[in-house]
Amino acid sequence: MRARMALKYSGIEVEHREIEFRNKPPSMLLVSPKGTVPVLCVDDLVLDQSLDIMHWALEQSDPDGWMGFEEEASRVWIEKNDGPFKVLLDQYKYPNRFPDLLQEDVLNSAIDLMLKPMESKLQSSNYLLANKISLADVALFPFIRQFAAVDPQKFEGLPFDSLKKWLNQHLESELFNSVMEKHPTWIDTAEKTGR
Ligand SMILES: N[C@@H](CCC(=O)N[C@@H](CS)C(=O)NCC(=O)O)C(=O)O
Repeated sequence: MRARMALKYSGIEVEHREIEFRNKPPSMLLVSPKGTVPVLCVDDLVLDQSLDIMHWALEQSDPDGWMGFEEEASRVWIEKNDGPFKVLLDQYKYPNRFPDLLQEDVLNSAIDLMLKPMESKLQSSNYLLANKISLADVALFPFIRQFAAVDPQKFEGLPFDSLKKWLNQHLESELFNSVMEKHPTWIDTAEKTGR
């Protein structure tokens, strides 16, 4: 979602190829053997990390200045999100895969690591770096969205009003809703015809 949002914001047109995880096209695995989405191909350039795609898109065009300020703080938020918070998010989303963990403990760890620091920052500014939106907000938002969606009632009950406001603002944004549309699965015609 964050890669799609950055591409859309930068006004970059892409040929969108939706794939099925259980049936990954050989042409995708050929350019990116690790087999995760998103993958962006631009001529000979292959970007297969969503964050790299975001940076690349914003380097082409960054009309509202999402980058270029508070760069160290941005890096710290994103590293914490993509590293330890992503681990907790997976543990929280898939408790069956982690039978030794108590979901309540996972939730509390996520609160201490991420939700509380975000709430504290968002009480004094509208966004994570400043009073204007940045790459860090868009990079973190889909992860917080997923976290909240695991148990919406529980999330709603947490004492993090500024964080909830921030999340709702992103959920209601034109940008997010414009990239949420479903795409039909892309059929690799070259594969079907054996070419
Ligand atoms: N660090 C990578 C993570 C990519 C990733 O894990 N993508 C998941 C979907 S969100 C995926 O492609 N999973 C493939 C699979 O489960 O087979 C990025 O940000 O692009």
